[in-house]
Formats: sequence, structure tokens, C-alpha cells
Amino acid sequence: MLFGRKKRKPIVIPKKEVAEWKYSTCNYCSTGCSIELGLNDQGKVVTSRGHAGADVNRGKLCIKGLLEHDLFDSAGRGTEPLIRSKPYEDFEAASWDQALDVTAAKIKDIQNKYGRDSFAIVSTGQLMTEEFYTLGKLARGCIGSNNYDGNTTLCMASAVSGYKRSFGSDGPPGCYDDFEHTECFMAFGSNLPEQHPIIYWRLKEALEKRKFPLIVVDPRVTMLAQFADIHLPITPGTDCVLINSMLHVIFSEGLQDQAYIDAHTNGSDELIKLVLSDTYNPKVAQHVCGIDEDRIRTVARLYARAGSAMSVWTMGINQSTHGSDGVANINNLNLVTGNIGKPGGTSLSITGQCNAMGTREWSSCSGLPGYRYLENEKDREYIADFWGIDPEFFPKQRGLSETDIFPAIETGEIKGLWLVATNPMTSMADTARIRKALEKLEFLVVQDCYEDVETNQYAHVFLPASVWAEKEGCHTNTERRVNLTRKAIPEFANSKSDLWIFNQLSKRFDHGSIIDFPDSAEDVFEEMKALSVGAGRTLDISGMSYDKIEQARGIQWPYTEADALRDDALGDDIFGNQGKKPKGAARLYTDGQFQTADGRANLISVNFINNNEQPCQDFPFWLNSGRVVEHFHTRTRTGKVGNCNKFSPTAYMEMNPDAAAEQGIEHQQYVRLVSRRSDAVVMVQLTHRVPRNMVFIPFHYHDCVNRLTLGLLDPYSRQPAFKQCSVRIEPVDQQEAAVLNVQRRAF
Ligand SMILES: Nc1nc2c(c(=O)[nH]1)N[C@H]1C(S)=C(S)[C@@H](COP(=O)(O)OP(=O)(O)OC[C@H]3O[C@@H](n4cnc5c(=O)[nH]c(N)nc54)[C@H](O)[C@@H]3O)O[C@H]1N2
Ligand SMILES: Nc1nc2c(c(=O)[nH]1)N[C@H]1C(S)=C(S)[C@@H](COP(=O)(O)OP(=O)(O)OC[C@H]3O[C@@H](n4cnc5c(=O)[nH]c(N)nc54)[C@H](O)[C@@H]3O)O[C@H]1N2
Ligand code: SF4
Ligand SMILES: [Mo]
Repeated sequence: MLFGRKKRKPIVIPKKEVAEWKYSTCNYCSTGCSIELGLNDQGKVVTSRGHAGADVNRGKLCIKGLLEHDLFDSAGRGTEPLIRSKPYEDFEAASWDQALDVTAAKIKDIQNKYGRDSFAIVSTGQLMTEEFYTLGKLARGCIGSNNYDGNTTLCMASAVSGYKRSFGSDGPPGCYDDFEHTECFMAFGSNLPEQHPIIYWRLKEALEKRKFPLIVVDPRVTMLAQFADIHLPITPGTDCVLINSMLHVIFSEGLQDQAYIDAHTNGSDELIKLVLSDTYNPKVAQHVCGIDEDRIRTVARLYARAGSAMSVWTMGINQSTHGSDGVANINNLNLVTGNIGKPGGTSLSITGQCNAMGTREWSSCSGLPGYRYLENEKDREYIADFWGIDPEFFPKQRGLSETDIFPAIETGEIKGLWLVATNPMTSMADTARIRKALEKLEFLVVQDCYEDVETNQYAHVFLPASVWAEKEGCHTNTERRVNLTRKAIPEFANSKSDLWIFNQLSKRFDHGSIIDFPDSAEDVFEEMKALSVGAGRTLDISGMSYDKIEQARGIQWPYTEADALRDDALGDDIFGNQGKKPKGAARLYTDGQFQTADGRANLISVNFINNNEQPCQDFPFWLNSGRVVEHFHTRTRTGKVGNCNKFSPTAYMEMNPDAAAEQGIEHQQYVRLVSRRSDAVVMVQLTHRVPRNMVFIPFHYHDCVNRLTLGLLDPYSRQPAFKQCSVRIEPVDQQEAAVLNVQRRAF
């Protein structure tokens, strides 16, 4: 039946002639979806689809992945290297040789004048792993600056630090398959349906097959909280109090897994003493964390009594002055209930960027490649020998993190900076300070696939990078799965892959002729495989190859040569026509052996100190920040994809309607937010998602929330507390605000 359509033409979706499908992995979030890019007979990408045979996404993609192929020729892409002698002057187009010569000469000049560490490098979680490893070689082995870090300090540093403190090593121990086995699921500060939609879809699929309780800890009623059985709207920054109080209930009611604690952990006496103290009695703790005592008891009992229980967390935990402690405490909860390394029982950090794991594993940012440490003499010697240089060239402890590099620019300790695929003008706290720091630099290089990235205003040299499937290489996702992107199309204009740029720059340093810098990503991967082998190493990828990864649509590490031989012997998988399907390790620590000196995990006593900026009379609202599904970070990419940007082209904040009524503020009005740092103008979206004393702003917009944030640092991870500071709300002239809003980069 064609109701009312007799005379109308039905909507026709134009047919897209696909001549070839190319395999790739999504370049946005850490879920790690496999995407096939459809090319027409002229080699142009015309469409894409989720790979149906991929374990991770099983054919699905979220809005960003579906539209990702639109970004290759989007507005603002960098076309040619650019040079100028001073920021704000006009750039001049340059050849690659000119741009790289200037860059190398300036780096050497600064290092000669002020010392090797006076030139800093800040990278990202968004390159290919092979590129990370190569940048590490260049930074640690050739340039030799110890002030080399990544934007992962804004993102995953607390998870890394917490894992190391608890288990002796980084590396998420669980996987998505745990959803199929768990009897209790608890999420801390993680909004899966918007930030990891396909992980959420996997969770939902598991829940449709078998019901288990879903508990969400988040001060906002996020989309995940709306689907939860129990939502704990926690007072910002107090997750450690909630967990200690849950541990109080568990130990005082004898719900712990004593056999597991005795066999596999250290530190239980101290932990028990702390959590049984009055401070963490739910009667007292409820007044600090804002969750009533009965709820705390119910959740603790539910978690501890479940046959298997798992916790996931993301930025609500990591981005806090108690980030590392929060992670260690989630690990405590899982260790004392015997929930590590078993199906459905785990402590799973949901990673952020597509390859935040790859940089942790291989970039040498905070150490040396393959989870090796600068502080360990054997590791220094091993890597120096492998690269063919003197181990004394390496520093003996790690240098500054990104959040300490910027203050070191302010003090004049650092004079030059190279930013690779990160945009601190929009993503770091207190924009005014970041701007001043960038202006103070004697030399700034920006290497980005977009020329209109905000940091470029302060650059002396701009190096245009190619993006995603314009190059080849691997990513590692949240569940340690290494997945591949094949080069599908040529580099845009005169942009070059980051690998090529690092290799060319290495030739301009003395050690560049000693250390081998292979040209192809696959050769780099083979080199990393050789480095990954060793007794007791969990990060072993030696059984993998590009072809095997593509066949399997991603392989989880560890995957050793022996594993590969085993899988080869198995023959075709159950689909017969899909070839052999290698299978890596789904879980870590299944035998209760950890990467510590005595093989036992550490239970870490975590005391709570209330050190956040709090709402007060002058600044009565909590300022919370995060993300929305259609945008990725600072919108250099999704801001240019019309079908993403159209959902939220304007900087806005969520505000509670009752609080707005008190202040006479209406839906879609502009307001000025004021913090102790600065001010920002945003449009109001009224919603009960936030409580009366909180506003929430997606951080995707330039000159917006990070003008206001304080970003106090976690003492272990140096990660900023982006989600906790305070603001007041003032009226603003609506016409003036509308103009301001247009002036802010509006795609
Ligand atoms: N669409 C989209 N997806 C993304 C990204 C993106 O930019 N866009 N970025 C990727 C990256 S790099 C990352 S790191 C992840 C981030 O993924 P998420 O961490 O899930 O996302 P956020 O919105 O930053 O923060 C999650 C929640 O933390 C809550 N929160 C704030 N303070 C607290 C607190 O004190 N305790 C608790 N328990 N919760 C709190 C906030 O209310 C918010 O709802 O997303 C990844 N996926
Ligand atoms: N207030 C507040 N601030 C936050 C957060 C928050 O929740 N609240 N979250 C923090 C978190 S978790 C993160 S991860 C950071 C993210 O912060 P950033 O890393 O600064 O943000 P992006 O926009 O992802 O910047 C990546 C840049 O790399 C470029 N790029 C993409 N692919 C490539 C490539 O292949 N090569 C090169 N050379 N360039 C490429 C992009 O164009 C973009 O300019 O923001 C942090 N800031
Ligand atoms: S869920 Fe993440 S990895 Fe999957 S398509 Fe969306 S952005 Fe890409
Ligand atoms: Mo992140």
C-alpha cells in the first residue's frame, strides 16, 4: 500500500557502485570497530560498512564510523608544509625538505643553547601503532629529549597508573565477551551509549539474552544511567568514598573472597583497617558521596554475592584528583571479591581514543617500547642494544608529562615544542594559560591533518599529515585487540603519513644513520614483534601478522608464535570460507599471577582528601564536562562532517530547569559562565539530566568549557580533573552572544 504516495516519487537512494572493499579499523573511539571502505572504479571512497565478520562490531557502526569516510576531502585539510618566522604572520608554502630542514635545525639549535630537554614533544592516541613506535625511536633515540609525552595524560594516565600500582603492569585484563558471563555490571563515570556505542550494543545484546543487574555511578542521568537498574548520582570526585564504603560492607559482613585474597594479594590488613574505620561506615560516608547508606549496602551485597561481577570505568574516574586512586580502588573491589581474570569478573578500563592503547604499549612516551621502563637498567640496555645506540643516551627516569610541560614553558625551562595530532588550545584546561604558553615558545611545530586546527595559529612550521585509511597500520582497542587499517586511497594533496614524516626527520639527526627506520609500516610491525617476545611478557604480539590480523578482524594480545602455530594447525574456522581464524588471549591474570615481584596483586589503601574546587556562594554550580555521540573531541573532523555537525553545531550546556527558573533563564537562551579563570558564552539546554547544582558542557567547542576549567592534577598520573570545578551563571546580551557564537569556529 502506498498511502498518499500515488503521485509522488518514492525516495530513491542513489546506487553506489563499489568496485572494491578495503579493510580498516575506525579511527575515532577505542571500541575498535572493523570498517570496510567501498571504492568505486576510479578508486574513490563512496561508502563504508561495518564488517559483519568482526567479533567487535558484528556489522554495526555508530554515526561517526558510518560517516567517517566523508572526512578524507573535508574542509580545512592541510595541503602543503607551511613555514613562517613568527606566529600571526602569513605562512609561506614550503617543500617537505625545507620544512623538515628548518624543523631539525631549530630543534638542534634550541637543544644546543638550552639543553636537550628544552625541546618537548607532545603526541596523541590517534596515530598508528607503527607510527608511535617510530616516533618513540626518533624522540628517545635521536632527538633525545626526556620531555616527551602524549595527550593520553588527559585521558588514560590514571588507568595506566592504577593498573601498574595494583597489578604491576598496564593492560586491561578483561574483554567485551565478559558481558556474556557477568552476573553484575557496574559502570563508573562512563557513558557507553554515547561514547562507545558499539560496546554498549554488545552489553545490550548480552542483557537481552540473560538479565543481570546494571549499576551506574554518574552525577548525571546519562543515557547509560537511564537504562540502569540502579543509578548512583554521586557527588563529583567522591567515587573513592563510595568504593571504600562498599568495601566496609563487604568486610564487615564477611562477603569477601578470602581464599582469593590469601592466595593472590598483598596489603589486605591495611585495607581492612582503613575501610572499617568510621569514616567509611555507610552511615558517615553517605554524607560525603551523596549516596544513601541503604543503597551503598544493597550495591555492595549485590556485587560481592554475584557469581561473577565486573566494573568498567572511563573519564568520570580517570579525570579526577583521585584518578589513579579511583582505579586502584576499583581494582581493590574486584580483587577482594575474586573478580579478576575470570569470565564476567574483571576490572576493565574503557579506553578513549582509537589507539590510546597503542601509544601506551609502544610509543616510549613514559618509558621505552613494549611496556619497558627508563628506570630499569636492563630495559635501557636491551632497547639501546636493539637500536644500536649507547644506553647512556637514555635518561634514567621519565621526564615531564603533558600537563607539566606547559607550566615548564611558562617558567622558560622549555623553549620549543612539537605537537603531533593533538589540539591543546581546545582540549587542555585553562585556555588562557595554554595560549600564553604557546605564544612564549621560540619554536612550535604543528603536525596535523587539519591546517585550521587552533594550535596552528601559534606555529612556526606546519606539517600536513595524511589521515586514517590514507595510510597503513594498526590500532589496539579497549580489550587489547590489535586491528588493521589498509591504505585505501592516496594521501590528500601534498600531505604525508606520520610514519614518513618521522622517518624523514630521523635522517636529519646523527643517530638516524645508526638506528634502522624501515619505510613500510609492515616492516615496522615486524620489528615490534621481535621486541615483544620475552619470558613472562604479557604484551607479546609475535604470532601476529598483517594478513592474520585481517583474517581474524583483530587479534587480542598476548598472541605468541606458539599460539599462531596452534591456530594454523586448526585449519579453517567454522565458516569454512573465511580461512583460519587466529584467537588471542581473551583475559589476563587468569592464573592469579600478576606482574609484580612476588606475583601477587597489591591491595592499595586509598584515603579520601577533599581537594576539589567546590561550589560556593560566588560560584554556586559544579561545572562538569564530557562528550556527545555525534562529535569527536575538538571537532577538527566531526565538525566538518555535515551529518554529524548538524546535531550540535553550537556550544551549549545542560542545565536543570528548576535551577534555570530560579535564575530566570529560558531554554535556548545564551548565558555567560564565569569561573575563577575566565568566562565563556554558551546556549542553555534545559534538561533534568543534570542536578540543580550542576551544569554540563560537551568539551568539543573551542573557546568554551576549557576557558573555565581548573584542571587540578592527580598526584600519581598527572591527569587533570576536567570534570570538577565551579562556576556562576550571568545574563548576557543575546545579540552580542549570537555574534560571539558565530565568531567562535562555527563549521
Ligand atoms: N562520541 C564520542 N565518543 C568518544 C569520544 C568523543 O569525543 N566523542 N572520545 C573518546 C575518548 S578519548 C574518551 S576518553 C572517552 C570518554 O568516555 P566517557 O568517559 O564515557 O565520556 P565523558 O562524557 O567524558 O564522561 C563520562 C561521564 O563521567 C561523568 N562524571 C563526571 N564527574 C564524575 C565523578 O566524579 N564520578 C563519576 N563516577 N562520574 C563522573 C560525567 O557526568 C559523564 O557523564 O570517549 C571516547 N569516545
Ligand atoms: N573539559 C574537558 N577537556 C577534555 C576532556 C574532557 O572530558 N573535558 N577530555 C580529554 C580527553 S579524554 C582527551 S583524549 C583529549 C583530546 O584532546 P586532543 O587530542 O587535543 O583532541 P583532538 O581533537 O582529538 O585532537 C587530535 C588532533 O589530531 C588530528 N589528527 C587526527 N588524525 C591524525 C593523524 O593521523 N595524524 C596527525 N598528524 N593528526 C591527526 C586531528 O585533526 C586533531 O587536530 O581532550 C581532553 N580534554
Ligand atoms: S563505536 Fe567507536 S569505533 Fe565503533 S564506529 Fe563508533 S566511533 Fe568508531
Ligand atoms: Mo580521551
